[in-house]
Amino acid sequence: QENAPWWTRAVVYQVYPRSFQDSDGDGVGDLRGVLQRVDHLAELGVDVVWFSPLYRSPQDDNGYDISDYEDVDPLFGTLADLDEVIAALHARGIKVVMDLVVNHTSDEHAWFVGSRSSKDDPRRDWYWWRPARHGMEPGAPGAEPTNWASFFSGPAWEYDEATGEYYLHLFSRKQPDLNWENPQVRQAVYAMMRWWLDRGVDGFRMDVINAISKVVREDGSLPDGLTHDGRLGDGSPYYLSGPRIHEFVAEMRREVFAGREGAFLTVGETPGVTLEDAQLFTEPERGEVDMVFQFEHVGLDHGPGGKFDPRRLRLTDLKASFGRWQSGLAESGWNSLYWDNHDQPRIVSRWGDDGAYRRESATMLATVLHLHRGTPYVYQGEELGMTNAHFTSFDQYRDIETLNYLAEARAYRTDDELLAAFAAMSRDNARTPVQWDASPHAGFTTGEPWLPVNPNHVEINAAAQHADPRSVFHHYRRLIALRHDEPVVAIGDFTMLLPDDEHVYAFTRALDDVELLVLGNFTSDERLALVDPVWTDAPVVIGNYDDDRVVEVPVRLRPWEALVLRRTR
Ligand code: ISL
Repeated sequence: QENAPWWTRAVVYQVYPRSFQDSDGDGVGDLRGVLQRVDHLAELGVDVVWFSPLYRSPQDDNGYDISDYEDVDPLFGTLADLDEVIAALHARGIKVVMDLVVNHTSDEHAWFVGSRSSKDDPRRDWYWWRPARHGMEPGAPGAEPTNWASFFSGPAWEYDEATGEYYLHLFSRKQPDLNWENPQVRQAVYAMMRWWLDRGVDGFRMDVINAISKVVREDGSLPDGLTHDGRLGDGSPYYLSGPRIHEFVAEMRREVFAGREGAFLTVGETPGVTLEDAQLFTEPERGEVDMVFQFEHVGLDHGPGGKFDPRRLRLTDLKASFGRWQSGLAESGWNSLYWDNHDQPRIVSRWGDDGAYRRESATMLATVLHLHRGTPYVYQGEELGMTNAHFTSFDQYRDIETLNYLAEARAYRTDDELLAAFAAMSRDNARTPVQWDASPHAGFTTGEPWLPVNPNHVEINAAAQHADPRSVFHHYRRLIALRHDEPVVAIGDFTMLLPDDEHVYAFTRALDDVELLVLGNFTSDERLALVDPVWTDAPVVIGNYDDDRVVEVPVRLRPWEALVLRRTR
C-alpha cells in the first residue's frame, strides 16, 4: 500500500474560476478572489486543485476557447497573480492541476489566425481544412465536408470565404479543432505543457483528449456519420478514440514528463469512453494518463433525445454501471469518481432531494461516491450541497450549449418543455456563483454577478456550514480525511451488493483483515438493507445522522441515510 501512487489517497477540488470568488467587483470570479478562499480549501483538506481554464480567451465557451496558452486572461488577473495562487496552495500542501484544452484552440489564437489567412500559410495544416462536399457549391446548405453535428448544435464545419474551404469544430465555431496528425502541432502543445510544469504546476486535466485522433481516409476525406433524420449525423465513431489516440497520449506523456522528478497528476476527460478503452488509457505500464473521467453514469438519466430529454435514474442501472467500472479497473488502471463538474447539473438536485432532505441526500451521495475505489473529484459548491439554479426564464441562461440548443429546438419543442429540460440539465446549473455567505450576492461579488446567484444562498452558504459540525461541508471534510487515514478506502477491493435493490446502494471494501460496509438510502422513505448478519453491532465509521446507533441486520435506513460500518475479518 505504500507503493500505491499518491493520488489513490488524494481528493481533487475543481475551481471554475468565473464563479468562485470575485475580488474586483466586475461580477466575474478571479485569481485574487481565489487567494481569499484558499483557507476554505485547506480546511476542507483537499490535496489538489484543478482550475478550469484561466488562459487568455474570448470566453465564447467560458475559457475552453483559448487564444494564448501561455498567458492568463485579464478577466481573471495576471500570470503574477497565478504564481501567487500556486504558491499559496503549495504552501498549504495543495497541488495545482491546469485544464489542458488542446483538441481545439480559439479561432482568435495566432495559430488559427495564420491558418485561415491563406492555403499557403505554414500553419494551414494545423487545423482541419476541407473543401465542400464533392459536386456542391462551397457554402451552400448541406455542402459541409461531412454531416457531423457539433456538440453545440448545428454542423461541425464552418465555411470560411477567405479561402473557400471549411474548418472542423466539434464544439463552437470559435473552437476550431487542431490537427494532431501534424507533428508540429503536437510539439507545440508539448512545449507549452513543459512551460507550465517549469512554472510549477503539478499536472493536467485534459479536455476531450479522446477526440484528438480522427479517422482520415486515404484520399484525406473524413467519413460521414449515421443519421436518423437525414440531416446531421453522429461523427463520434470517427473522432472518439480514433486510430492514433493511444499513440498520441503516450507520446505526450513521454515528451512532457520523461525525466521529471515530482508527484504529478494527469486525468483525461474522455466522453463516450468504453471500459476497454479506459483500461488502455490508464494501465500504468502503457504510460498514458493516470485516470480518465468516464461518462457512463452521467448518461443514465438521458433519454433517446439526449441530455435535454432527461429520464428518472434507476438505481439498479447506476449500480450496474459503477460496479462494472470498479471491477474493470480493479487489477490495473484507475477510476476517477465524480458526480459534478461545470458541465453537469448539481447532484443533490439531480439524484438527491434538494428540498426537505437536502443535507441528508447531499451527504449520502457524497459518502457513496467517496467510498468507491478511485480518486474523488469535488466540484466547487458540491461540498456545500449547492443546488441547481432553478431558473425560470430563458434569459437567465448564459451557456453556449444551452443557448444554441434553444435556438435550434424552439422549432420543434414547446417553451415549457425546454424550460423544464434546462432547469434539470443545463450546464449553468453548476455555474452559479459559490455561496459564501448570506449577504447580497452571497459574498461572491460586490458587483452584478455574471450569472444570477441562487436566492437560496441565505440558507445554503459556506459561513453557516463552517460553523455547523453537521453541515454538508464538514461531512465532506470527514470523508476526505477518511481517505487519507484509511488505506482500505484508498485501495481496498470493491464488491457490489444488492444489485437488484432499487432503493439501497450497498457495497463492501476490503483490505487485509479490514472490511467496510457502505450503505446509502436513495429514497425519502425508510428502507431495509438485507446484508450479511456478520455486520450486527459493527461500529459506524461515518454516517449522516448524528446519533450513535447500534446496527441490527437487516439494517433499517432512515430517509437518505448513509452508513459506513467497519469490522475485522
Ligand atoms: O457538457 C457536455 C455537453 O452536454 C459534454 O458533452 C461536453 O461538451 C464534453 O464533455 C466536453 O467538455 C469539455 O470540453 C468542452 C467544454 O465546453 C466543456 O466545458 C469541457 O468540460 C469544449 O472544450
